[in-house]
This record gives sequence, C-alpha cells and structure tokens, in this order.
Amino acid sequence: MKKTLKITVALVAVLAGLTSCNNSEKSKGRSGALASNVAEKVYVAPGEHDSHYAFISGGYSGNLTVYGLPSGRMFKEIPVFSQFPTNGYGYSEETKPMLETSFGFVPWDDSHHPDISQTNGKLDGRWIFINGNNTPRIARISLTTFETEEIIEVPNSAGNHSSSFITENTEYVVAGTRFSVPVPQRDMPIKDYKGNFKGALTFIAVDPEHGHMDIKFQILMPGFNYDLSHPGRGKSHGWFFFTTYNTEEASTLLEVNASQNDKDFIAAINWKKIEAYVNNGGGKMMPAEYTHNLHDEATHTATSTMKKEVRVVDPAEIPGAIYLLPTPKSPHGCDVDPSGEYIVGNGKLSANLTVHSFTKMLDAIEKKKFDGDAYGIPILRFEDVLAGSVEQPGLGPLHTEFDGKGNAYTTFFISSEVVKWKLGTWEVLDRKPTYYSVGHLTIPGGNSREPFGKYMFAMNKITKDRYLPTGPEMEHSAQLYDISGDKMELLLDFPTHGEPHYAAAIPAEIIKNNSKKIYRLAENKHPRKATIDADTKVVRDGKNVHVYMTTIRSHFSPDNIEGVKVGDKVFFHVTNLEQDFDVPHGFAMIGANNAELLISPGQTRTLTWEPKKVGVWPFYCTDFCSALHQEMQGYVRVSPADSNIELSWSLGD
Ligand code: K7E
Ligand code: CUA
Repeated sequence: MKKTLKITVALVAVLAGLTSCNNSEKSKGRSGALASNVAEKVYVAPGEHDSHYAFISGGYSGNLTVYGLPSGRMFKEIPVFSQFPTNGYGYSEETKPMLETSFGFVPWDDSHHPDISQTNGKLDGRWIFINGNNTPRIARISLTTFETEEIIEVPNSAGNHSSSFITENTEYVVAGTRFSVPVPQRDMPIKDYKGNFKGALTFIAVDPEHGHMDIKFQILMPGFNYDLSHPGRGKSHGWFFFTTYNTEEASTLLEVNASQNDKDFIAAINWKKIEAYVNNGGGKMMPAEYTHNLHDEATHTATSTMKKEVRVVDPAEIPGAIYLLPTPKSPHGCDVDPSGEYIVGNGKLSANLTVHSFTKMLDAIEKKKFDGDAYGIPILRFEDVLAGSVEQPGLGPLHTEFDGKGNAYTTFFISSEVVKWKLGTWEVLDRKPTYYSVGHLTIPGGNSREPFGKYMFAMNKITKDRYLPTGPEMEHSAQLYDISGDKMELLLDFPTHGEPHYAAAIPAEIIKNNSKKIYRLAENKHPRKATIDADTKVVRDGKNVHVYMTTIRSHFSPDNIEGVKVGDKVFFHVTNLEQDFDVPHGFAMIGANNAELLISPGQTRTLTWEPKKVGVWPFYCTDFCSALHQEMQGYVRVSPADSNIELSWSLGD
C-alpha cells in the first residue's frame, strides 16, 4: 500500500515535470508545415470559401468560436454563457434572461464540448450544443442564425463536464457531473463524502422539430467523478458510456488519493431501458430548482422560467440497465468508434490504451459474468470486455477520434503527440508531434457514424514559442493535419480564443446555404418594435421612459429627445429597418452602465440607460454602416428631476 502510494507520487511528479515541454527541437526539422508545397493546401484565395466550418469551444471565455478549415481563419465568436459587449448579448433586455440561473444572474461560464445535432448518426447541421461546466448548463445554438437560442440549467450536478454529447438521432443531449455532491444539497461534513455523495447523469430530451430541451431523467450514480462520455452508435445505439475517475471517492488531495486504484470504470448506461422505465412512470419526481431560458426568434426576446422538480432514477431500481467496465487508469476521454463496436478509455496514467468491445460486453452481461458490484451496480471482468489495447503508444492519452476508414487518432498530453493506430489490430501506424501538450483533437464528423476524414486538428494547451510573444499569456494554438494519406501531415498552426477544449467540425455545404441573411421585418413580433417611422414614439410610464426607435442608413428616428429627467430609467427599443444582408447598426449611449447594442437587420434590441446627470447627451451608431455613418447620431436632453419639460421627440425639423 505504502509502495503504491510512493510510486503514484513519483509518477505524478514525473508527469508534472514532463508537461513543461521541450519540443522546440522537433519544430526545427524541415518537414510538415515547413515543406514548401504545404502552404497551397491551406490557401483559400481571396473571395473563395473554406471547405469546412469548425466550431471551437472557448473554455473559460464561456463562448464558441467559428473557424474555417483549412485556412484557420476565425469568422465569429458566438456568445453563449458569457456577456459579450461586442454585440450586447447578456446586456440587452432581450438577452439578459438567457443568463439567469437558480443562483441568479451568472454572466460567465466555462464551455468545453460542442456537439452538432445528428440524424441517423450523421451530422445534420441544425444545431450545436455546448456545456457550461461551472454553473451546470447546456446551451443550444442555431446553425441558421449562429445565435444561442436556449440554455437549460442542470440541477444536482457540479462541474458539468461529461457533457454535452448527442445521441445519433438527437433524441438526447447528455450531461454528466464531474464532481459528485450531496443530492439534494445539504449541510454535511466533507469527510463523509464516501458513500453519501452522488453523481447525476442527466438525459435532456430534444424536441425534434424545434430543438427545445427538457430534462427527461437523471440517474443518481455512485459518488465518482464522471469525466467524459459518448453515445453508442450503430449497433450500440441506445447505450451511453461515461469514463470515471476517483472511484476511490476521495475528497482531498485527489492528485494522489484519486490515483490509487489500478482501474477505474467506464459506466455503460442502457438509456433506452431507462427511458422505457421512465415512460411507464418509473423513477420519482424530486424537488429541484433550475432555469430554462429560451430565446424566441419571432419576438427577438428571451424568457427565463424556473423549473421546480426533476425526475430521478436510482440505479438499484432498475437492474440490468447499468454496468461498470474496469478501465485503467483514471481515464479521461471516452470515445466510441463509428461502428459502435469499440469503446476507447483514454487512461491518463496508463501505459497502454484500453479498447473495450461492445459485443463482448453484451455477451458477458448475458452470461452474468460479474466480478462483484459497486453500490449494487454489477462490475464486468476486464478480460471479458477487452477488445484489445494499443501497447505503449505514448504518455498521457486524453482523447481519440476516428476517420471512418478504420483508423483512430489519440492525443498524448505528456509526450505532446498525436498517434494514429488501427482499430482491430491495435498497431501504431504513425505519430506526429504537436506544439505543445495537446488536449482534444477533432476530425469533422469524427464523433458520428460517418466521419469526413480529410482533416484533423489538435488543440494544444501550451503555445510558447510558436507565435510572437504577447506577454506572459499566449492564446492557445490549434494545429491542422492532412490525414488523407497514410501518414499525417502538419499543415498549419493557428491561434484559438479562450481555451479550446473540444471542437465540432462539418463540411461547409451542410450549413452554409441555410445561414440566415436577415430577420424579416414583417415577421418581427417584438412587443415594442417600430417597423415604420410612423411607429416611433417616446412614452412615459411613471419613471420609465420607453423610446420606440428605428435605424436605417443613416439616421436614428427619433434623434432628438427632450423631457427625460434625472432618476428616470430610459429603455431604447431599437429596431433595425434594414433588410439587406450584413447591415447591422449599433447603438451606444454615453455613460450607460452596460454595453452597446448591435442590431441585426429586422431585429429589435433594448438598451437600458439611467441618466444621472443633467445635460444634453449624445448617442451614436457604433458600426460603420454607410458613408454617412459618422452622421448617425442623436441627443437626449436630461433635465433635473423636478423639471416640468414635456416629453417630446423629433427627427428633422
Ligand atoms: Cu479539456 Cu474535454 Cu474539458 Cu480533455 S477536456 S483536454
Ligand atoms: Cu448605422 Cu453606423
């Protein structure tokens, strides 16, 4: 026991030491991206389009960024869990409800794993989902508007990390807790963790037509850490797999105490069985508070609803639905190949990469070959479920993706490389260095039944000497590889924004023709819209002043407003009358304690301003929209609180 501890401490120390990488020598070799013909492979001529979209998670930015492949050009940052002054998301009255939670307004999160909706196991390009890790939430973003449409909070969860992964017909988006916690939350000693804390795995049903999310059930699992997950597909459709670590159930010094067991588990969940159980009234409703926030495209307005209960299922109630597959050692990524047969457990502290067989798992279950249980959940024998292992492929495996041609690609954080190996024979076919300390990797569609195996990109944690230095902190770096040949070929480095954990990528043609160009004014149902100049007005309601305003190149209507007083709360409801693609207007008010608005064509957005000082105060358009953009401005006269100046507004004489 003492010896194990020593070895573990030594191993952890070695791993920690190795993470400070020293790969700059490798980068000096004239190969890969340094070969002269490689630039052509990533060159997208001016005016031409990239062949793929990549949606890269923002990590601690809380957002999602949109890139083109192969150029590595960033097109957009989509605000999801974080306020975004660039367009007013989370500041405008219409979007503030998106960031409501049971803890109140939470204007930030840590977003990790985007996943694109699927139909029959293929990417359908309708929506992309992403998890908020810190204050557990799942968001749905439309891939026609590229805006966040919906966020649902996940109760009984903490560190929403084994999320957000999609079943092959987008029946569910699945979210699992990394940190186990008391369920329900209560005041109790931390040292009583073991046996008392629970890990909630949450199945959120997705409405097939509109994508609306609703928690169908939560499974209250033993108090392990549920790190990553993936759905079964093809033959294993109906199952979901979660890696666990800290099966020791330690609550302190996890770097040592959660590295004791030789094997942790992959939890295999037969969700179809649990779904049937729940449809027959199984499980029980438990009081819980969580928000459901929905942005309505017609009213351009989000609402936040507090939900009061959630259906929970105790694994003991439904024998035969959950099994544990022993997996060495503190596995991180949990990846399922396109056929659904192989389940890869990327054991961070393991010398070999473990691959389980779905067929063997079913067989062992059928023959009831169990090796004890954990809190009543049967444990299968490692040898009975093992398909094979890749022997000593590298150090510190994290994640695996697939090219659809029988090959798998695994990232190794410590040895800073991507290793290509063959499913079934487990032989290593190729390895390429990454710069440096790679986390996730992405192949377009690599997380579906039909990957598009031309490109792979690695997302690296340490950038160091790859770009011009920008002070102590560098943006993270992605590296694009051509994987169409036998050997991987490094094509390009490009910077990413925030911390890119995972990314989802898809051929551009699946999405680009559906991309919305304008919001139709005729369809605008915002209750305070103004769609023609005659609708514009200023209305006083006690201390609240509502300005119904329009914008069109190149003026606001109205642009002169008088009769506002100190102590009023002014709501600028600004409708952009433009019906041309890519002509937003901005709206900014001096001294406003929030941000600007950036209003898309046909959209209505509201900025709140509480004038504090007497004077004549300007507002202006922030987006250079026409040759007369600089003329796009106006004034609000603010009088003392006791003034009797009448409310008036005008445009022109
Ligand atoms: Cu960065 Cu998927 Cu959150 Cu691994 S996780 S690296
Ligand atoms: Cu509108 Cu500048």
